[in-house]
Amino acid sequence: MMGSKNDVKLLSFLLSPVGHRVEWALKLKGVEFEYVEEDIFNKSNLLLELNPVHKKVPVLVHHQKPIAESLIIVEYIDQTWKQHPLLPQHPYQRALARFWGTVADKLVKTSYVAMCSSGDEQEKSVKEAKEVMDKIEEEIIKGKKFFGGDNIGYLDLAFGWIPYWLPIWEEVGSMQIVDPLKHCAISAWNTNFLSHPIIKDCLPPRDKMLVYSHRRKNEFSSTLRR
Ligand SMILES: N[C@@H](CCC(=O)N[C@@H](CS)C(=O)NCC(=O)O)C(=O)O
Repeated sequence: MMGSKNDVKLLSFLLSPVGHRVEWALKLKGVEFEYVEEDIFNKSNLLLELNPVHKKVPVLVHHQKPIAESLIIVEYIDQTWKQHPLLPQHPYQRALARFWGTVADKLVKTSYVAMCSSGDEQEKSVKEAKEVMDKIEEEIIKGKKFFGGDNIGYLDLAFGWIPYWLPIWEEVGSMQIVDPLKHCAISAWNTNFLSHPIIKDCLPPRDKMLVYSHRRKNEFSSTLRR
């Protein structure tokens, strides 16, 4: 059952790391979809209607029914289109993957706040993010090509912002969260992830990301000064 362009629609934002989780999942599965770019500074009525609770992208619309929250969407995609399984089959392994998915969601926020903030607040967020990286390094990626083993899957998509977005945030925030000497397994995975044919062809332009990240950091610090 492949989706036709008419029944799968993705509302997203070019530079969104969580929007990319969904795009990658659809592409790994070979599901055709219509992509709708959202202006997150001037949200469309469509987005407000489809995700009235959070008013955020990504939103997947399948047969006119909306689903929000990137990891929930990825799970829905995995259950709807069976080719190239993303989550493990065993209930315990599935639960573990979902658990680390919640860690990925918390870590992306902490790392983003670390980029935007400065002084004590930044120090606190960087420390918190580094501690979580240590756990990822020790507990789930060591000795593996991808998080689920030999094939790219759910947790690779969940943590997929680490190899490409995080280095830009580290540059803009003048900070370091992943230490290549200490986080060897994460660094090796970064290379594996970015060399995957589906992933490497579906990444936003670096120059736009730099400009956008600087803008978000400046906006964040002017909000704090107000
Ligand atoms: N936990 C949500 C996060 C969604 C999210 O933060 N989306 C951002 C784009 S990266 C957004 O729509 N921002 C608009 C806003 O915050 O008003 C998910 O994984 O889908």
